[in-house]
Amino acid sequence: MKYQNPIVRGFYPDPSVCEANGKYYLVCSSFQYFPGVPLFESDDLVNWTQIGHVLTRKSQVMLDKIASSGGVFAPTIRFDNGRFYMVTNNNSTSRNFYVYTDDIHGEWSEPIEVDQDGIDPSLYFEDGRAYFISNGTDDEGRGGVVQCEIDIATGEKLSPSKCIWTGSGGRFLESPHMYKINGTYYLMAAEGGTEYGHMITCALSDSIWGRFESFPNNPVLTNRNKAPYIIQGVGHGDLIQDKYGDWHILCLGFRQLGKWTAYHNLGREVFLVPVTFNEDGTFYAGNDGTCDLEYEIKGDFPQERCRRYTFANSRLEWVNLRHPVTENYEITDEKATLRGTEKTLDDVDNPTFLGIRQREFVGVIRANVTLDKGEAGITAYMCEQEHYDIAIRKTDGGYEALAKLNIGGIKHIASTCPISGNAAELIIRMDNNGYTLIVSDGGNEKILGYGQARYLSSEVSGGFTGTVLGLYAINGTAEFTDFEYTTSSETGEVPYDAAILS
Ligand code: 6LW
Repeated sequence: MKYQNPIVRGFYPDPSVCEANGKYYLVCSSFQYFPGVPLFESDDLVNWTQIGHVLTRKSQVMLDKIASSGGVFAPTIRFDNGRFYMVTNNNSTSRNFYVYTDDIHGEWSEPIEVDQDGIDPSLYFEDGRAYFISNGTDDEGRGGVVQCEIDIATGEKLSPSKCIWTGSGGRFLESPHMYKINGTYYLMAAEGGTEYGHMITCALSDSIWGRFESFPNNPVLTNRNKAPYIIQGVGHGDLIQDKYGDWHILCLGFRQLGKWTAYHNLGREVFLVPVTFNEDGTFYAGNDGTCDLEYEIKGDFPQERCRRYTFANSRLEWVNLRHPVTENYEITDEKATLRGTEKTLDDVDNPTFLGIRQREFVGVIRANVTLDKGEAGITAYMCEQEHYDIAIRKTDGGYEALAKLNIGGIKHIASTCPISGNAAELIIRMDNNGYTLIVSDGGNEKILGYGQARYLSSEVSGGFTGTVLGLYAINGTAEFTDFEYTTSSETGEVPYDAAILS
């Protein structure tokens, strides 16, 4: 069948994948959001269903007042001897740790720390031994891909940390993963940084401790020279074999707002790229070492995509900013009741916020909001410094709707208008150009503000996240009903892919 990239859309960066019991499992990084590390299941590598998160308890991860794009960096998922492991780095505490579970649909363990430097930790298991690999500095001060053997029960180091590869010459050597294929060790990594120069490179060795020889055809995957093209920043991936014996890389990449508009607001997304082995044991990805929009994969099944998110069908996908005050949230299939505190969306803290990733450039998010006091609304949120909000708030004489733009920390109220009661429908329409902030009072829609999409992009905000669509409340209690978030095809607008490719 033919499938279209990205296979997981919206802010789901740093994918790692493993196979277990005939199914595939995928994890992504989550930074300041909680629960942390979204977890997906798939039968075919193309369609992924989120089955929960890995870090669901406060005790598993410290997120208090951490900066945006701090917290949980790239994870790796592995399956060994009946047990799943997820290893990651909390960049805000500079600690590497792993958790495990024997039931992929259940709870994961408390964290076990490993005393090795670096980020992007990975695990490799062989013959009852466990190896811990990261990109950092070894015991002798050498920087690169660093490896030690650990006791998987305790996280204790059983060997010194040794630098085993320094990469192929690109900056920011990251995302190391080890595989053994036909008796040879393959060390795959990312280089170039997670922006437009990103790439995947690989090295081979007969021994797990090296010496690792770089592929002569590195990088095996990059879009750094592919332009004009909407898919950019391709890198940081994991290798996986499907049930037909074919190999693939699941990697991150991003979609620019347009062919000539080098901004991306959806964060880094998940792409699936076929891998072809050469006779000498090396490989390349895609048709020519680049990542395309469309590929063939064996199997006869449709590529499914959710186009309409409601409270009822997307419960597992909602996230909070840092650790939520749980008693401030009541969520059913029909409505969400949010109790706001004095914390706002501009604070590096845990305001009352319930978010779902923006999946496509084109879409509409809407909800009826009823408020007692304070302020409540819907936001297109990149970080504290960049977000667009449509809200209602209590005034001295009644209630009003307002559109707020925060760009680079410059806070602007675009306009306000009185509303007839203490409730209104709030709507954000979004496309490749921007976000239109709308209030509907008794069926009369009124545009209160507009913000360009490029100002909610990683190129403007910096960092590693993407736009999250959120419901929020400040200093009052709000009820959100009739919530829906629909993406392009449901809105009748020109589908993004068709618009860009024509
Ligand atoms: C991640 C690193 C990277 O840890 O960005 O894409 C960092 N590469 O590998 C944050 O996602």
